[in-house]
Parts: sequence; C-alpha cells; structure tokens
Amino acid sequence: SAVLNPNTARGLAVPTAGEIAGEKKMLLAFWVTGFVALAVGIAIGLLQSTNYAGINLYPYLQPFLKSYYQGLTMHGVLNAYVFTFFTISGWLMYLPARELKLKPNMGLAWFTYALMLLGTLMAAYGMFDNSSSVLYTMYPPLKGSAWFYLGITLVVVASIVPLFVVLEMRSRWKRANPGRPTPLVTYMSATTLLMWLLAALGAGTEAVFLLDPWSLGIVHTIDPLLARTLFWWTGHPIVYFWLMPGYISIYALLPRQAGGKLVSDPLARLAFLLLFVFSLPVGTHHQYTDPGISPVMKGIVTALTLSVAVPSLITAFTIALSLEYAGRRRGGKGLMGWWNALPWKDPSVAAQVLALVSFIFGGAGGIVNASWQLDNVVHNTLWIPAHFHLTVGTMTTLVFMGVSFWLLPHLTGRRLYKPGLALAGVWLWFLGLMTWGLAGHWAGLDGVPRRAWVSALPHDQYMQLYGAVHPALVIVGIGGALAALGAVLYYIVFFGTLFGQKDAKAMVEIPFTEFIAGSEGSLLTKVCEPLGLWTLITFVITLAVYIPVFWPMLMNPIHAPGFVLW
Ligand code: HAS
Ligand code: HEM
Ligand code: CU
Repeated sequence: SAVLNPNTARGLAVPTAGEIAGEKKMLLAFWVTGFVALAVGIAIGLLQSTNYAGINLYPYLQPFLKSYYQGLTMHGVLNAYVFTFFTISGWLMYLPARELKLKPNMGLAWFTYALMLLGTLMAAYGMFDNSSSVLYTMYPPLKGSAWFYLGITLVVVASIVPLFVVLEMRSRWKRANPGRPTPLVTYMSATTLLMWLLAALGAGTEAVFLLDPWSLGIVHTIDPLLARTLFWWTGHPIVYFWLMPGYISIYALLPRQAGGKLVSDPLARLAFLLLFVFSLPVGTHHQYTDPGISPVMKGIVTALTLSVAVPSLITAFTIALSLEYAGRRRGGKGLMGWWNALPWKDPSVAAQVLALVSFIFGGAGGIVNASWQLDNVVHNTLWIPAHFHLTVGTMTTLVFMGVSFWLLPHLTGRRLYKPGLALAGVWLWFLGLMTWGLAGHWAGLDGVPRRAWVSALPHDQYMQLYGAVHPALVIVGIGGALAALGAVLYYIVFFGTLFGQKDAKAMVEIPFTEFIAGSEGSLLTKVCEPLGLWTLITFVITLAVYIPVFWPMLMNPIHAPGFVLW
C-alpha cells in the first residue's frame, strides 16, 4: 500500500491499486497475443519435424499452406519475432515498474502494443496470401510483398519504444535516490533494451532503405550482400534480446522460487553488461561462407564471438551455485543431494531448471558455430536449427512458459489450472526439444540440409539421399511430436487458467530474490552503472568492426533483380 512504499517518503508518485490493475491488463494483452502466435507457430513446427522424418503432410493442407516454405516463413516469423517481441516488450516494462514501485508511461506502453499488433497483422497478411515466402531471414533477392516488409518494419519500430518507458522510470527513480545504483531488475531491463536499440539499427536500415522501397516499386534492384550484412547486424544480437529477458527470471526470480538467494547481484550486472557490449559487433559470424567479407574480419569476429560466451559461462556458475544454495537450504545433502531437493513439483521451477540444462547443449553448439573452420561443417545443415531450438526454444520459450505459471495467476487473480498437467507439459517440451535437438545435430553432421522440403522427394530418392541418417531423422520427427504434445498440455493450462476460478490467494507477489552479496559498496556495480557511457563504448566498438566490413560493399555495389520462386 501507499503507506509502506518508500517512494512516498521521497516525494515520488506511487501507483494506486487501480493503476496497478491497468498495468496488469497491459502485460496480459502482450502475453496472450504472443502466446496465441506461438500456438500457430508450434503447430507448423510439427509439420517440419515430420517432413524431415520423410512424411509429407502438405498435400493435405491445401489451400492453407501452399508450400513447405510458406509454412516455414510463418513458423520463423510467428515464433521468433511475434511471440518473442510481444512477451518481451510487456515483461521489460512491467517488471521494472513493480520493482521501482513507479507507474510506467501507460500511453507509450499501449502505443507499443497497438503498433506491434498492426505490424503483425500486415506481415501475417503478406504470409497468408503466399506472396512472401522469403523465410524469417528475408534474404534478397527473394522478394516478398510490401505488406510483409512494412509490417516487420512496424514491429521493429514498436519494439524500441519500451526502452523509453524504462529509461524514464529509471531517471525518475534516480532523481529521488541520488547516488544509489539502479535496482537489479531495472538495470537488466535497461541494458537489454539499450542493446536492442543499437541492434535494431541494422535491420531498421535494411528495411527502410532497401526492402521497403524495393517492394513498393520505388527502386528496382537490390544489393543482396549489403542486405544480408545489415540483417545480421541485428540478427545476431536479436538472439540476446531473446535470451536476456529469460536471464532476468533466472537471476532475479528463480533463486527465490527455488528456496534460496542469488549469490551475487554485481556479477549479474557484469553478465548483462558483457552481453550488451559483446553482442553487437559479431553479426558477421552468420556470414563465414559469404563472399565479399575479408578473412581478416572473419578471424576477428571469431575471437569476438567466443568472448560473447563468457557472460553465459558466468551465468552458468553463478546460477548453479545459487541453485545449490537453495537445494541445501531445503535439506539436500552430499555432492548432488541439493539437486534432488530442488522444488521439482513446482512447474515454474522445473521449467526454468530444465531450460538451463538444455541450454548447456545449445551453448556448446554455439561455440562450435562460432569457430569459423568448424562452422564450415555445420553451416546450412540441420545442426543449425537444432542449435537454436536448444536456445530460443528453451531459454526463451520454456522459461517464459515457466514464468507464466505464476505470472498468469498474478495478473488475473485466477488459480493455476491443473499444476500436474503443467508439469507434464514442461517435461514433454524439454524431452521433445532435447530429442529433436540432439538428433538434429547428428543429422546435420551427416550433411542433411536445413530449409529443405525433403519429404516431397519420391520415397526411393529420399532414401537414396538420406537413408544412411534415416534413424536420426525419424528421431527428429519423434522429438517434434513429443514437444508438440507438451505444447497441447501447456495451452490447456494456459487457457484453463485464463478462464478459470478466481481465488484471492492466487494473486501471488512477484518472487524478487534476495542476494548473498548485494550491490551496496560494490566497485563492480559502480563500473556497470553509467549506461550512457557503455552505450557509447559499444557503439564505437561496433562501428570499428563494421566499417571495414561495409566499406568494400559500398565501393562495389550489386544490383540484383528480385526473384519469386514459389
Ligand atoms: Fe546461436 C546461429 C553462435 C547462443 C540463436 N543462433 C544461430 C541461429 C539462431 C541462434 C536463431 O557463431 C540461426 C540463425 C539462422 O536462421 O541462420 N550462439 C552462438 C554462440 C552463442 C549462441 C557463440 N544462439 C544463442 C542463443 C540463441 C541463439 C542464446 C537464442 C536465444 N549461433 C552462433 C553462430 C551461428 C548461430 C556462429 C551461425 C551458424 C551458421 O552457420 O549459420 C553463445 O551465446 C552461447 C553461450 C552459452 C553457453 C551455455 C551456458 C550454460 C548455461 C546453463 C547452466 C546450467 C545450469 C543448470 C546452471 C556457454 C547458462 C545446473 C545444471 C547442472 C547439471 C549442475
Ligand atoms: C525451424 C520444428 C518450436 C523457431 C524449425 C525446423 C524444424 C522446427 C524441424 C527446421 C526447418 C527447416 O530447416 O527446414 C519445431 C518444433 C517445435 C518448434 C517441432 C515445437 C514443437 C519453435 C520455437 C521457436 C522456433 C518455440 C522460437 C521461439 C524456429 C525458427 C526456425 C525454425 C526461427 C528457422 C526457420 C527458417 O530456417 O527459416 N523448427 N520448432 N521453433 N524454428 Fe522451430
Ligand atoms: Cu549469432
């Protein structure tokens, strides 16, 4: 209540109960929209894993999905952009508001929602009418419709707005609390969004100056290499825009949920700061096989990419220790007793800990990809989608599924529907993605290409090409089916909760963690605090890496006409 809120004493306006209810409605709108998009995306994912197992379901899906590639575009866009952007945008505005006990700018928050929804509907139209089966990477000279590109442009623009909401709250708080470090969750949200601001400049430039005018017919040719390079300026850091919001839950909430404390607040800040600085300059590691980028730059980018694994290694050890502390407080004894003592029956905790386990494999695969020479073996094979289903499919999607088990009751005042079913769904998703992920790595090593409608081949030709890895491909199919079944259980819980019973006790508080080592008096915290300076430093490093990459492209422009291959 207002009486207990320390902000009142410092002369800051405190949100009223009615205003907090409005903020909850805002976050709920973001999450429901995001998860509805994900449901469609997952249904198409099942068709794709079935495709690799050799079963072609697309003839039965006419006229809804004209081709594998129309479906694959929807799967990538709905899951990797629409689901993530909606859930993350709401999450990064709401959590700092609750942590600082301040009212966010609700006009801007709803503006973000409306603009993102408009963009999504435009892009969806471009995908459903089969004019834009260009996949979620949008590589020209494949050419989609203006609906698609303009829609994506609006979604990206909308995703920048939450930054201003968070920075405004942070500066209001800092004025009233001079000399004190930004509270942890707000610090993490602000770094994530600042990182994303710099990241979005690449794809933003690509969209506004290359794709939009080209699809509108204002210009007639396009430079594919320049477009790809601008895309990956954004396309690498975007994966940390998916990861860091999950890490916020892992660092700042999970330790409390597991019954312990986070071992160090300053180390968490350091991890976020390093993710910010190192994410930006490494996008060309997606272009090791592209011509027109000097080998010297590819070598530099390899080294820089290996350093972006460091903050995740910090995370691995900090979180493992925090979980061990929780397990021992709960009575776990011996070397691994703490692991069994974790609250495994809580679906929210189980989801997040299982996501961490799968991320060990996702991260290890990433380090292989990062190594220029090794990437030549796995690039454009099924290894790569397998890698990112063990990262974005778990550290974002499974973590957010876990978060939703307390967040939906928190937002709606309704009891979690069938927690046992939620737990089963979590395990199926984990086992399914692990199965498809590990078998996909295996098939990729044996040369099975990604983005290939292999099941459309006549059966004997499919067996001739892929017979030797057929067992791995069948396992991919089984894994996809297990995960999809997990998703069915998840959505029963999701909608069961939304339309379920009101319960006064359901309105749980946000489980903000306590710390063993806090930020007071920490030198590291002081070094991390000046975010404006760190944004400038990151921008300068990014330019230093990218100017030598872009310069030869600008000197040797390519003028390619568009292609429509579907
Ligand atoms: Fe990646 C391609 C390199 C992380 C997503 N990545 C992709 C693509 C996507 C993606 C979507 O260098 C494909 C794009 C496309 O369509 O072409 N990736 C990396 C590296 C990391 C990495 C070095 N990726 C991610 C994350 C993603 C993601 C995170 C999404 C969220 N990736 C690449 C490269 C390519 C690439 C190349 C291009 C390849 C090509 O040829 O196309 C690192 O950030 C990974 C660091 C992570 C770790 C793991 C730490 C482990 C933790 C868990 C601890 C467990 C605990 C539980 C505490 C080092 C934190 C306790 C358990 C006990 C048992 C005690
Ligand atoms: C691609 C299956 C969930 C994001 C793929 C591919 C398969 C697949 C087999 C490779 C297609 C190809 O290369 O031809 C599944 C299954 C899922 C699932 C069975 C769950 C039941 C997700 C989730 C996300 C996601 C949750 C992200 C939040 C992507 C992306 C691609 C992809 C970005 C790449 C699309 C492209 O190459 O253009 N999925 N997926 N998937 N998936 Fe999933
Ligand atoms: Cu990357």
